[in-house]
Amino acid sequence: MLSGAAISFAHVVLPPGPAVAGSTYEAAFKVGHACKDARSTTGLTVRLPKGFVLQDVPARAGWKVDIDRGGASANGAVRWTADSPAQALAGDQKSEFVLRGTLPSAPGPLYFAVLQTCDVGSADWAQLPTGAAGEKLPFPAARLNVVAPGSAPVDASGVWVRAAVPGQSGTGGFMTLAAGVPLRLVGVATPAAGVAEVHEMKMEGDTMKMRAVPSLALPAGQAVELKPGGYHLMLMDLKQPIAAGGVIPLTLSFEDAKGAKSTLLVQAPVQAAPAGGAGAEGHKH
Ligand SMILES: [Cu+2]
Repeated sequence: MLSGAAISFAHVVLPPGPAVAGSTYEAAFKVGHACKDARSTTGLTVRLPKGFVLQDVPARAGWKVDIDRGGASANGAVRWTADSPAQALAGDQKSEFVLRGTLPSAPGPLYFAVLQTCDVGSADWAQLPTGAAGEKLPFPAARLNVVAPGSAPVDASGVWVRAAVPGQSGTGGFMTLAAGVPLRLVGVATPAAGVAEVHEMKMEGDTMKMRAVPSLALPAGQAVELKPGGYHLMLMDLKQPIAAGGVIPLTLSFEDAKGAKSTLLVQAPVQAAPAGGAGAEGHKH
């Protein structure tokens, strides 16, 4: 029997991190598991969303590719089929199915519905969020966040700032960052603090020390966690009470490989501890 966690692990997803509207995007659909009760994945059909213009599909050894470029009234699709059962993707193997295309010029979430066919049965990853609070879709479509040109191609999730008692000199800010292209987090600013820095925690001998770092690398398509005990944002010379229930604006600054700068404004809820209660150890200098 599969637990809920095991089922969610089997989702067909795109790597985390956004892409820029109008740009060429390499979509790498990650398949981590065969369909329920199946031994292998034998086919994958990606329905291209409206506004996404397919460029090409790299050849895949042992698999046949069928391309339907769509038309005025129908969206296109890309279908991979294993040449033989021996070429099928075993249930315990992970793989990526890659296609390239041009993204629509309008920002916003883009959903790719993906039909996974297996030696036994199929799974249609095609559900779209309805916006209901706490919603957990069993078969969500693969999602890509498309951002406007000029904005930072990075998603921030799970953002929070630790509550500070009156008189406390500093506190920490935490989040998960996922960049769509290689980026560096090079700074943070907030009206709530006179000084805001990117910090790392490091063992020096047998003591844990923290210090400012000039930047933090964010590899493309990878989630980087800023968390208690690890990398974090350090807010010092606090200008206002940082009390649980409040919200602190944080402006994050990024630089790409060519040195182009961008910023992202996030609203960080103030909490006494991380949601979920883990990592409750203190944050002291
Ligand atoms: Cu620190």
